[in-house]
Amino acid sequence: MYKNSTFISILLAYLSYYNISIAAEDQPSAYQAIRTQLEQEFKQAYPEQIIANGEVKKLELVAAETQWGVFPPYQTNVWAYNGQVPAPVIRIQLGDTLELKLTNRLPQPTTIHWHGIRVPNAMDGVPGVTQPKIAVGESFVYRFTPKDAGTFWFHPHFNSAEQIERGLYGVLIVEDSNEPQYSQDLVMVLDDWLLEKNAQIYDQFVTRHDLAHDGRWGNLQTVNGRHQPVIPVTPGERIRLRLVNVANGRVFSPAFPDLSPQIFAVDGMLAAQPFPLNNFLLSPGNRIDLDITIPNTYAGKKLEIINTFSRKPTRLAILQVAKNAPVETPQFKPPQAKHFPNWLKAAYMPVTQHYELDAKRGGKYGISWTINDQAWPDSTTQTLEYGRFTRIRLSNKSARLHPMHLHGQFFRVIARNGAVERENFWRDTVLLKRRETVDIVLMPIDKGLWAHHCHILEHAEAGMMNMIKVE
Ligand SMILES: [Cu+2]
Repeated sequence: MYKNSTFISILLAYLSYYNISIAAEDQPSAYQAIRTQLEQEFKQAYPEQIIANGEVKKLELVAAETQWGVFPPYQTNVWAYNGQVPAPVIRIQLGDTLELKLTNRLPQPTTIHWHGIRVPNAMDGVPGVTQPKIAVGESFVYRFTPKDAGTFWFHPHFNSAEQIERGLYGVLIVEDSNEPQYSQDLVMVLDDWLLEKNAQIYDQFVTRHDLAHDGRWGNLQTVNGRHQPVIPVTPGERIRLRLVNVANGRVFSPAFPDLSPQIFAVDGMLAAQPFPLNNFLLSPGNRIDLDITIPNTYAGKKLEIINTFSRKPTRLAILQVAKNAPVETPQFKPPQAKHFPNWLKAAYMPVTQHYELDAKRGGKYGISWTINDQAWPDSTTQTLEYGRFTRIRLSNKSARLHPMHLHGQFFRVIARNGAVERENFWRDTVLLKRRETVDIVLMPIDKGLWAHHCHILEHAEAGMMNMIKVE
């Protein structure tokens, strides 16, 4: 009737469709064949190692209290790196080693986590897991050679619901040696602030309200630390725009009513193909790189960038197009990933790990957010086998949002609510909407003990975090 392999393929498809899992020892050898094929298809889509070029970029950051004009003319007391919100953008070349000395002049301990960057585990900034917290008045030197070019960011991983909210965040850009020649390379860091009438930060953090909802949502949205900034552009320009969401809880859905941007990178990594921005949800932690051309005919126009996530769209920023004669638009194909695995058969593979996301009563805050009914730090460390194709199912049992972030690895979404979804890009953070189930697949190639947590910082603070060990 059927050839043996055809039969097994149909059986596997059937089992996977009905979510029937088979104990590891009973797995047909066909799983092994498919797994081997998926692992081969990865083909170092991103590299396991990087050879440092010998160039060491030495930088210093001081985290301290300062004042910042979030909503001029008012001055707001904030916490900042080197007196700026966001921190000055750090740009290095792929192959460079970053040696960054962080000095803590805050009234409490801190650390830095390098979001999305595949660093040696000891540089990952998770206090009590990969390093001790940096005490008041102390310094710590972070030293690593990023393995990937792209748009990344950094922030404290200690008491982050307060420290990030007060203004501690910055962008780290790693440039490839053959970056496309855009007219401008712009960074826009999206945040929101909960300010009182006197323009000071509302200083109750991780409140009952934040915990019962999608974390702390502010009353003032900012771009690069300013409310509705005006950004000058020139007609004809082709712009690379790097958008980063650093908010504690707010999801942004950036839109450009007059323009047609293409996304060509997500969470730092180049996509297999560029695709239209449409209604991309930029959840806390996410980044996108956009390719935007300012039409020649727009001289003198004001172009809005809006956030359409909430029912009533809000203005984020204005692109003020100069009245000048147009510049020549650079012509090239937007960059794309050199290799991106097909992984067509990924959906046949059994689920390796299943994480259920929910809340329960109790714990330090009265409400705990849980992964498999456990709240950090009382959670079991999970293990992923190095170099082994892995499928993880995330099930949101709650009615709140959970942008789940995995340190040290990139993953790809293959299904939502049981329906196949083939995202053609890597992520380090994926948003789960209420009651949603998302299946992700990955190749764990960076060894260490990596945090996996909700990037709604109040949810993480109240327990929604566990550790995944790659060995
Ligand atoms: Cu959450």
